[in-house]
Formats: sequence, structure tokens, C-alpha cells
Amino acid sequence: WLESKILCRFLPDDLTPEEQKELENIRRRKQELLEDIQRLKDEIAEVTSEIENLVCCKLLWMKVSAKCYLLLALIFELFNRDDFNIQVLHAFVELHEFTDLNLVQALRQFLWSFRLPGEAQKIDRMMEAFAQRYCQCNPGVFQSTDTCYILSFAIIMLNTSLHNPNVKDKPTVERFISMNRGINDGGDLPEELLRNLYESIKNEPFKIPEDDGNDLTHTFFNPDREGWLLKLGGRVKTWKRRWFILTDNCLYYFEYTTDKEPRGIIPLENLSIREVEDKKPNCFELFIPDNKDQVIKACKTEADGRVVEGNHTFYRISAPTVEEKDEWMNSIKAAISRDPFYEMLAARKKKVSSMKRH
Ligand code: 4IP
Repeated sequence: WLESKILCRFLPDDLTPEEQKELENIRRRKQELLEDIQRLKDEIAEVTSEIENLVCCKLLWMKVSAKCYLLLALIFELFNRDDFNIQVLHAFVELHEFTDLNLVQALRQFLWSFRLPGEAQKIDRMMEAFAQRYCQCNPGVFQSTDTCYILSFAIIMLNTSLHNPNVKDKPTVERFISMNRGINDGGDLPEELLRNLYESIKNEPFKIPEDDGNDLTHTFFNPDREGWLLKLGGRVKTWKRRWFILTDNCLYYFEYTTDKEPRGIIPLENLSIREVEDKKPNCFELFIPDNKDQVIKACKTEADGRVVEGNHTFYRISAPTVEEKDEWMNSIKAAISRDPFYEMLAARKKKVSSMKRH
């Protein structure tokens, strides 16, 4: 601005030496400013291109992620196919080396290497695969993989009986031996083998990862049925809307679907179920047969967080629709009458004892 003002007023020749010097200073300053402006422009261009690059990368990343996601979804869909699962299971089990280990040692290794699923059918498959692998690594110990399977379960049960403080009646080695009569394709297993297994479990319990009871999420992962129902209070007869989950022969109820821990747990063992009339529609109740006043074994969490015993002599429940009432009643009936482990073992025992007859 000063420069143009001077130029407008005077030609350079008209300027005094001082003014000429001033003009030179102004021109130098102008040059410096222009250079600064250029430098700033270059920097802005550089930063802009960096931003564009970042955005491009981000977009590219998002595209790659989306593709990966689709690919994963596709792979998981493949994984869901039954035969593929079985192949994975066998590949996993074959990573175990059981040669020259006794059955207890092999079980210790195997049961620690993963989290045993809650669903009986899956446990059945895992144990079947285990038994096959054990027999493959130790030919001649058992007549068949079924024998190994049954004995493995007997060992797991023995472990619970011997080390769970709630089990008062501790089995002796003689009882363990007699419980396992006839399981070797109709014949008996050597007594010495059974004594060794018994001693091994007695001296050192094994802890199955799933057994710690802390990870309830796992229990609720694959329920028989779940949904909203209304429940009548025990002493105070108020109806509460609760999220119910039926799994592992128990009925759990939650305040919210996202709760990690249940508000109440009702083990279904020894209970019966019947349809009842109430002001609420589609009601059914859980009760102890031939008993009017006995309180049902159950637990619930109080408002202050304490876990206490329940107060119900019956649990009255109302479903939103007739269909849901029927579905819940059928699922609960099936859960009450079913002991999946007993069924699994009974089927195997039947198989091995029939071998003796043929
Ligand atoms: C409560 O009523 C709720 O209905 C409780 O259900 C029930 O406990 C209580 O039974 C009952 O008094 P208020 O909320 O009106 O006090 P929830 O725990 O689902 O909230 P249950 O045992 O059914 O869970 P009693 O037996 O504690 O009175």
C-alpha cells in the first residue's frame, strides 16, 4: 500500500535518496511477503493432499473391511455346516497326544484345552471325538471307543462326587468298580486300571473350565427357549414382566434382556407344570406335585443385591399369546423330563451291553 502510494505520487527519479532507499526497503519486504505467501500456499497444498490421502485410505480401508466382513460371513456360513464342524473338531482333537497317558491324565489335558459347551449334544460329540483319539493313541486298552466314552463320563462324575462339598455320600473305590461293571463291550475292565483312575482323581481333582460357574453368558448362549413373560410375586402378589430363559433344566428370569445376571433361578427338577385360570390371560404354573405348602427350591436377587431363597409355593406365569403359552409349556415339560447326560450314557450302555448278547 505504501509502495503504490509513493509510486502514484512520484516517479522514481523524483525521489530523494532517502525515499529511494525507503522504496527499496518496501520492495524487499514485498518480495519477502510474496515468498512467505508462496510458502504458506505450498504448505496448504501439502496438507490438503495429506488429508485427501487419509480420506482415500479410510475409504479404501472401509471397502476392504466391508469385503473382509462379507468374506467372514461367508466363511462362518460354511463353518455352520455340520460336516465341516466335525472335521474341525477332529482336527482339533488330533492335536492332542495321549499316547501312554492313563485316561485321567488324558482327560485333564483335554478338558483344559477348551471350554466345554453347555449343550448336551455338543458335549456328546466332543467326548466321542476324545474317546476315538484316546483309543487311537492307546490301542488295546479298551475294547471299543464306547467303553472309553462311558468311563470318561464316569470319571467326570466321580470327580464331582469326590470333590464337590455338596455331595455328602462319597463313593468308595469298590462302588466305582461295581458301577463300571460290564462296560467293556459287555465284559469288565481290569480292576487295577479302575483303582488307579480312582486314586488319581481322589488325590488330585480336575477342574473343568466350564465348571467355575462364573461365566453365565455361556449358559445363556444357546437356550431352549427365551422371551418376555409375566410372573406373579411369591408373598406379595404383583405381576412383573420378566425376560425368561429356559436352559440346562432351569428357568432363569431377568429384568432386562441385556442383564448379565438373572434376577431369579428356578431349577425345574421335581417340578410339574399345569395350565391355570387367572385374571391374566394364558397362565400356567410350576408346582411341586402332591404338595401344597412346600416352598419350591429357587433363588433370587434382592434389591440390595443379596441372593436369597425364593418364597414361592408355585410360580404362576402369564404368556402374551395362547401359542406362546403352549410353546413354553411344551419346552418346560420337555426340560423337566429330560436328563440329557443320563440319556446319552444310557444309550451307550445299552449299546455295549447288547454287544455281550450278540
Ligand atoms: C415383588 O413385588 C416382585 O413381584 C418380585 O418379583 C417377587 O420376587 C417378590 O416376591 C414380590 O414381593 P414388588 O416388586 O411389588 O415388591 P421380581 O423379583 O421378579 O421383581 P420373586 O421371588 O417372584 O422373584 P416375594 O416372595 O419376595 O414377596
